[in-house]
Formats: sequence, C-alpha cells, structure tokens
Amino acid sequence: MTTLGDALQASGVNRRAFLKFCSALTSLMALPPGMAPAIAQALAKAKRPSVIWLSFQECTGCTESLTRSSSPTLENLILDLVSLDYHHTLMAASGTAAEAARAAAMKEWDGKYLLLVDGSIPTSDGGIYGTWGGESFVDILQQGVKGAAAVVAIGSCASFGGIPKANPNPTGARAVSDLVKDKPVINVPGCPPIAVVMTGVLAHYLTFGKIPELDEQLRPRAFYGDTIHDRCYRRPFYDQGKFAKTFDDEGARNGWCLYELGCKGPITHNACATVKWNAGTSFPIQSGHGCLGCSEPDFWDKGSFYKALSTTEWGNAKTLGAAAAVGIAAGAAAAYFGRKRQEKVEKEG
Ligand code: FSX
Repeated sequence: MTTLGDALQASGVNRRAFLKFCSALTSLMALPPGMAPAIAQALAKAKRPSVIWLSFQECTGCTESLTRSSSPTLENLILDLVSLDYHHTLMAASGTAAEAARAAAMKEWDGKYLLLVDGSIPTSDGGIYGTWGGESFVDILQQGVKGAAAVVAIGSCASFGGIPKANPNPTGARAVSDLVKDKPVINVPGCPPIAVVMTGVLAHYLTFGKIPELDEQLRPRAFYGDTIHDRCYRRPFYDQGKFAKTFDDEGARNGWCLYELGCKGPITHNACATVKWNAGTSFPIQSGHGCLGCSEPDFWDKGSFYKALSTTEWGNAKTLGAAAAVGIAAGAAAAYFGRKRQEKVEKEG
C-alpha cells in the first residue's frame, strides 16, 4: 500500500493545497486549529486503504456531488486519499472485467478494505428488483461486507432507505444498517451528502485509524452534531420572530427566517449551514429556499416541504430534542406576538 503523501506527490497536489485541506478538516471536525499540522503529518504517512464502492438503488447524485466540483478542490482529494479499486460509475472497466476487479480487490485486501455503499437495497421477492451479473444486490452487499474493515453508507438512500424506500416501497428497499449487523457502519446521509463531509469522514478514519464518534443514527457527530437551525445565519431573525410569509414578500427580500415557509432546518442534522455547497459558495437557505430535511430518516414521506413545522407533526418525543422543541415553540410564539404587534401598529397608525 502506498502512503497518501506518495500519492499526493505523484498526482501533483502541492503542499499548500494539502495543508489547506487539513486546516479545513480540522475546523470541520471541531478540533483545535493547532492540530492541523499533526493531522497533515498523520495523513501524509497514512496508508491509502483500498475502497470498494457499491452503488445500488440511487440516482447517482452522491457520486455527482463528490465529483462535480471545480478543480482542484478539497473534494477531489478523496481520489488521492484512497485507492478506489471499484466504483462502477467512475471506473473505466465494465462488465466481467469490472466484476473481476471487485473480486480481486476483495481478495487482496481481505479484512482491510473500506466498503462504501450508496443506494438502498431492495429485499422484496428475493431481491430481484436489483441485480447485476445475475446476482442480487443483497448478495453483492453481503459478499462485500464479509472482508470489509468498516462500511460507510453514503447518502440518505444507503443510510436510511431514502427515496427508494418511500411509500409504498414496492421493492422492499432497506438501509445498509438494516442488513449489516456484524461490521461497523457509518452513515453519511444527505440527498446527496456534502462532498467535503464524505471526504472528511474518510480523512478522519485515515488520520485516527478508527471510525469517528457516532450519534444514535450512526452519523459522525463532528459533521452532524448540530442542526441546520443551530448554525443558520438567519437564526437572529427567527429569534426576533421575523418570518418571510411568501417567497417574494418583504421578509423574503430582507432575508428573514423561512420557518413559516416550511424550512426543516430546526430538526435536520447536517453541515450545510457551515460547510455549504459548491466549494463553500452557498446552501439552499442562503438561496432563499427552506431546508427539505434530506439528511433525516424518511424525509420524503414526511413531506410537507412548504408547511411550517409543528412539534406534533414531527413527533416531538422521537425526532425533536427538547431544546429544538422549545425553540420551535418559542419561535412560533414570537411569530404570533410579532404579528399581533404589527396588527396593532397598523390599526393605530
Ligand atoms: Fe440517494 Fe445517492 Fe439521493 Fe441520489 O447515490 S441520497 S437518491 S442524491 O444518489 O443515493
């Protein structure tokens, strides 16, 4: 196995870009800034692990998220961080040659490779709704899991079933963690996930040689520890009870909170508000649209994308932390009293 440092040198990534990546990673993982050089050192010496990437029921958005970025970017470094031995969208080989590459990688790196999976797994009717080379996705997943050191579920489909699992779920789509019980599973949800978060999870594994601390949904706390609402730049407007009522009213033009237009930021755990998208350019809320909650379980079936959250609708006890529930109640109350004040002013004026 070559080291990451060798691979970076061979592919022409300069030290400055690498250090920039390590600094970004340090802040992404909420580590003290002083740790960046140590992370750079550890990463440069790290052996590039073999990665086998299996794509099941998905739209290829996760791979698009990873690769559709202007070059050179931090996201591109993923291809240097690991030895990507199988990924049927990105590899040149196809058909039997591709399958032979998968078998060879599983044999050569038995017990050591990382298995990345995007897409959910169809389990109904013996798994016939997803096959390649005559084998069902269920079987292909089990073969891959057997020799893997850990399994990373990329995207909401692999993490929670995603859109393929939406009602009535005709294929019996399941999440990776429903089927894999004997290996560590890391969920990296999002439809699709943020490229830097995918890279960050792998870099964390390489730097520290172990999987990151996970929450109860198996998501790395470093990247999914806060809700979008916790870190949203529109949060001060929420706290003041200033809400856009339509997408083109004065509140919308002033950048007020999108809560009443259905934003799911208060119950959605992801790093969009801090890391943003497209090399840190923006994220949906900054573009004037509420969060759809795509990185949470069953986001599609929950729907109500343009209806304001209510504590009951979202199952207060199960989904909402107490703080978020109190926050929503406070926000709703602030909005109500804000409206009443406004009506009073208008009446008197
Ligand atoms: Fe699912 Fe990803 Fe959404 Fe698409 O691979 S998380 S439908 S962006 O492609 O799996």
